[in-house]
Amino acid sequence: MQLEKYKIDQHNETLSAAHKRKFAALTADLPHAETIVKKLADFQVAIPSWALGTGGTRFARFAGGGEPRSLEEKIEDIGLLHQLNRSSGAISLHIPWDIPKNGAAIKALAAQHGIRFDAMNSNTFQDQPGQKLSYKFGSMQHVDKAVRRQAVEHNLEVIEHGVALGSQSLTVWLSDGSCFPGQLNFRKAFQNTLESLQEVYAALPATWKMFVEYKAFEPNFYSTTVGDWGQSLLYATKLGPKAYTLVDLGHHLPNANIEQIVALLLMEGKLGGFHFNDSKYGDDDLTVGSIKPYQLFLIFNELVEGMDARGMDHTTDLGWMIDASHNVKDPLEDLLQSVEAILITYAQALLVDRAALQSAQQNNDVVRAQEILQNAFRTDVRPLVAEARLRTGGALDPIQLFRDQQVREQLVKQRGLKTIATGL
Ligand code: LRH
Ligand code: MN
Ligand code: MN
Repeated sequence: MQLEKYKIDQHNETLSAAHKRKFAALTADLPHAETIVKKLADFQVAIPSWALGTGGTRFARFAGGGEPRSLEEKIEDIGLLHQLNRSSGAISLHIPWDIPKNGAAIKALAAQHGIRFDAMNSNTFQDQPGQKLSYKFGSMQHVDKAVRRQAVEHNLEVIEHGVALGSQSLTVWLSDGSCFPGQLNFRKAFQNTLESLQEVYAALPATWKMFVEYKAFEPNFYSTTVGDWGQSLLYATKLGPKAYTLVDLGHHLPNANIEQIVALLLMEGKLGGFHFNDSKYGDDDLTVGSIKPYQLFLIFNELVEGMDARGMDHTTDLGWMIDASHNVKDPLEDLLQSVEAILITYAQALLVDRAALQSAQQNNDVVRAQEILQNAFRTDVRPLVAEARLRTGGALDPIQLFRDQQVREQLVKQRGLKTIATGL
């Protein structure tokens, strides 16, 4: 469903006076507020197709109502998000969860909603019905060449789907690894995986990038063959200039210094993509910014600093995506919260006084350096984010409007109470 424009305008009118007051108060002391608002307005975060239905845990899934039943309905849901916040203009598909039967028609539908296709995700971590060989003992690392071949072929198909949709990148996340010591020869597993990735890399269209996503553990609990950024970087370096590392915030061992990882990958020109989520224990896939907002800020601080140092375009030179999905919230409200958290944190990182920070670092003024960072982090930048939405035609308070318009109730009426979203 789509909202009529006048409903967004009416909503904005009711909140306009309060917003103007807050925006004026904040920007009175911010000389470069206009530049920040412009950057916020340009920033787009891809929505993963699998986050539009209620996720589950491995124990249970409690389906919500009105969830999308097809790829078309997923695109409609993202269209609605994008209407509300004007920052969700991209979708990331997972194959085979979202096989587009007619690529051209799907591409046209997405274009109607102002949505482009971000990275395509392959899936060799599950066996699909009718699949010839099993991935029980891995896919690209497998001891049997025929299984490796099957995994490569799948990735080639994913690229074909992506080409039809106008995507420009492939994300490969492998669950390959081992559950018990002795199960794998680490070197052989690495070599097999590298060879398989090389075959996929050779088939990448000229303008495409390949993102190698790492994850410390789960579903394998002893070793993972692309387990950390060192391994991912090794693959990406061996593969060539079109291969990059993808950082998913939930894929590290506890207390990893993700901001430092990001800084070094950027320095090497090897950071390609980003999966946003938050976590307390493992790969929890919770709403962005819900658990460790300061960590997210420190990561964004490095992203802005590192991208600016290399003259990179914040909006186009990295693949920004949410990768969160869970059990207890309305998925659309949850995604609105995640996008908002990303934009707030991006705005805070843009506030950091870089020249002052550099000089504090040069002078070993540790206290001053901390003050500079925390001064930015403790600024309530929400009026800047709201202003960017207002200027691009979105809603001042997307979640409020979503509730006032009873969007979920209408989706339940259209799609039914007990829908099974495709995907996770
Ligand atoms: C693995 C992962 C990867 C998958 C997605 C469903 O944990 O982060 O990105 O594609 O979850
Ligand atoms: Mn991920
Ligand atoms: Mn994950």
